Amino acid sequence: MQQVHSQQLHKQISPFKKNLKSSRFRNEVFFLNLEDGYFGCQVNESTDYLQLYELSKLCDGNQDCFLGSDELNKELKCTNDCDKDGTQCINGVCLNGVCHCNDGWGGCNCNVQDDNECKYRPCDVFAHCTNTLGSFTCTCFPGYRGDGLHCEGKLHTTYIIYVQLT
Ligand SMILES: [Ca+2]
Ligand SMILES: [Ca+2]
Repeated sequence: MQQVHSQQLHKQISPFKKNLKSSRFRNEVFFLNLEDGYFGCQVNESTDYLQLYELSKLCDGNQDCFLGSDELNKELKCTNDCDKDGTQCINGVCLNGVCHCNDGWGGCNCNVQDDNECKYRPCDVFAHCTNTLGSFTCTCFPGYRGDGLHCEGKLHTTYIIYVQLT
């Protein structure tokens, strides 16, 4: 996957850094985006650029990040119990018993190919996009009305006109 400038990802990095506080790798920049199916980290001393990887590179036994944050099985809560229904979590990573899919995969155990349409920002700017198997849904933010593709704020149609009499 591609490289990104770390400043663009500041918002995503901050919350996860907190979780890794107790880790001995606390100085490595590392973030996880489960919703979009990837993680990112340093690949050398530089924190300016981060390499993005698909989720299945977590806890796979190969150190992809500079200081190995992607292999911190305990901190990441990597588990092997995602095969309860008989299928394995292959195109993703099993975290705390839930299979999280790589970008491009969906279904209970990430065994169905699915395009994440939300990547292309199909919804209104005032709507939240949820990726679903074979499709996606758009929901207007609270306080906005519409089908999600077009959302409108509530209109205030009361006008008060003050006329000053002299
Ligand atoms: Ca790895
Ligand atoms: Ca989809």
